[in-house]
Amino acid sequence: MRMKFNLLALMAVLVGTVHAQSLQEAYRDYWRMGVSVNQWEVKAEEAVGSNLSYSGGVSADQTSHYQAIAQHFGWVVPENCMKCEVIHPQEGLYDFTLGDQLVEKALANGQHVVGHCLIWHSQCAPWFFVDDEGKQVSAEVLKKRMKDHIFTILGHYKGKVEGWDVVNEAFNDDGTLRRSKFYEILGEDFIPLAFQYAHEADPTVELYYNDYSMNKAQKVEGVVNFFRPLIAKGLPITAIGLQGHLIYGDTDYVKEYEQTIQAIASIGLPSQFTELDISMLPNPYGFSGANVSDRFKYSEMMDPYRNGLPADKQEQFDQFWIDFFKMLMANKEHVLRVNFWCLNDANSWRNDFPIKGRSDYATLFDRQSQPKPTVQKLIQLTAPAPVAGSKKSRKK
Ligand code: 9MR
Repeated sequence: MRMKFNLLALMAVLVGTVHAQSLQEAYRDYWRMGVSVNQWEVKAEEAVGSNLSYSGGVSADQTSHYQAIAQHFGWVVPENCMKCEVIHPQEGLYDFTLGDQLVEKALANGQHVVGHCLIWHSQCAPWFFVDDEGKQVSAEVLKKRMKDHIFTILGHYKGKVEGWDVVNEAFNDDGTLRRSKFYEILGEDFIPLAFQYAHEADPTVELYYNDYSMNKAQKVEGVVNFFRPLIAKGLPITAIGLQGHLIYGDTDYVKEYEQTIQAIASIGLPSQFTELDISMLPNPYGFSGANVSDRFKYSEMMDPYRNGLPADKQEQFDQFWIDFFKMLMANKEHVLRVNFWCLNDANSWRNDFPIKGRSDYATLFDRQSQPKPTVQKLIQLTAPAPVAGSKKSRKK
């Protein structure tokens, strides 16, 4: 039966009627195709002793949805389970349970893993910055804690996790450095230090800087100007991650991100889209960005598609991704990875951000993990043009 199917598939490819069967196959020659994965898609387990709650996630067994993840994506990123508050909740206490389950599942499915994320002001366990008496630690103590954290995690995942978001969200949208605890205690040096520690811990692993709102020229300029001299001095950095949490109709993302890719290429680095999603819901007060502490009040007016996304909106969604992918394809030599944030609409953090409890449609797969029409349209974008003279290409 299976052989018969394979034979049919082969014949279809030979006569040119079928192109790739999945996103990863269609874009194999373009970039790494990835998605974030949550713990319920992996093994449906809570972290040992975890009392943490996450936005968007459905806390029920969704292990059957992993099939779509394995089919369409060659790269996966843990949505939450490798963040500091989960993996290193107390000094010297590491909990790799969920991270290990994810890595095991990904490797068993022939996928690659990117770790997210080592140094981030948010979701950082509170002990990191204070001593036993609750007083802020010195620069030396913080450096030691960062080094232990990075060495232990990279050591644990050596040979299994191929790249890491080393520093996450260190810049404000105006291009200045965020006044985080890391910055307050160590100044801007905390960024090159984190990269240096990660490189020392595992020189074979790829290292990334990752941030949101990277379509905003001022922010991109701040990031590029910060990294340029460091790269000249030999900073071990592989790529800049552009998260890409978008809001439909907000701005001309296609044009802006193309400019960003080119600005980053000018410092000799590729870009990677690390957390793509697009909210289809009304945008409160012209809000933009992905700062997890920003929230607005719920109202039904702001949640208009509780019974499903209207067909015209779905068309707009499809067209947006087609235009975005065409731009990426034109810049493919500067694009390392294209990674979506959450497989399906049910799990997307966008249902809870920046207003809690809405029904959003921000991902490529519906609430049952069935591909939206978008997926086939994106696959078709890379299909070879029909051969001249063939039935399809002839003018009527
Ligand atoms: O999608 C994640 C959500 O489930 C968590 O509640 C939240 C806080 O940990 O983080 C979300 O993921 C964020 C990512 O780690 C960093 N960039 C912004 C993402 C969306 O908030």
